[in-house]
Amino acid sequence: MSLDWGYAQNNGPATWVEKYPQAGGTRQSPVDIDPSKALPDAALDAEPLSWRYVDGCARALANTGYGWKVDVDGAGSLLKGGPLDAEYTLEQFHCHWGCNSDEGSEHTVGGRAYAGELHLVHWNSTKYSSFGEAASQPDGLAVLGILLQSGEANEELEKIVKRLSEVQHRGEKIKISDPINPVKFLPEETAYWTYLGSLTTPPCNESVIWILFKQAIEVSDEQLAAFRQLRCYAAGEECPCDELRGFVSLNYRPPLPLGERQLRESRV
Ligand code: GRE
Ligand code: ZN
Repeated sequence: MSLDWGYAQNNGPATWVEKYPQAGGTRQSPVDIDPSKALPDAALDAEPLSWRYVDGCARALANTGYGWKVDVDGAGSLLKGGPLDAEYTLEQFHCHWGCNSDEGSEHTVGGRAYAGELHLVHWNSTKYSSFGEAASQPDGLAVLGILLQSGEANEELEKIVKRLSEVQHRGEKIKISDPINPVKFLPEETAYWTYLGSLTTPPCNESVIWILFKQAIEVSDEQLAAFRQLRCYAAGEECPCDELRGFVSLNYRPPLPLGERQLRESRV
């Protein structure tokens, strides 16, 4: 069975709007960040962005057919302050990458792509009662975006990489026992850009407050290569054999217009 949407020519980002009308909206993500257009906003630093994550919150690693995703137990996790008017709870994290390390990030900075992008997805637990409920609300989700550049292997990410061969096919899922702490994914410098956007995958709900760290973190070429080995089809299914040859060799959506939206930046 061929996927309903994907990243190949015949089902890629340019076609999503046919089945997912929100993908054609004016609050879509990702965008190209033009650093010279960012508005410094003292309000962002009045109550600084803050987070708390729990060691060992990672519960399961899954192959979604579009990449890997780690489901977490959000109890005790918290993201607040900065652009957020509520408390947000961690739900999952996942990654986007490209077929080589010159591309792969969803957000670009001054037109430049990074090798990948990690998304820590949180939901507004002050106002809503579940991720599912929050996911369609304009203030429902807050995503921390972390740009990945090719360099040294990332130790925390390696705990995921070393288990990817156990979820080679779409729909496979394993329990995670290594204590992963998402705080270890964050860059040293925590200045960020923020704007209002969407999920970058169908149905592309316009429900995300994006917070993109300015500083990238390093991952190795071997780690990126391991991501590209995931298959987009289930075990026992025939390879769809489109131009991606059944591998999730890339899974990023290219940037869309910022339009009338404000891009703000924190100082610290
Ligand atoms: C995604 O699927 O890539 C995604 C989510 C939720 C928030 C942001 C995002 O599932 O990019
Ligand atoms: Zn994402």
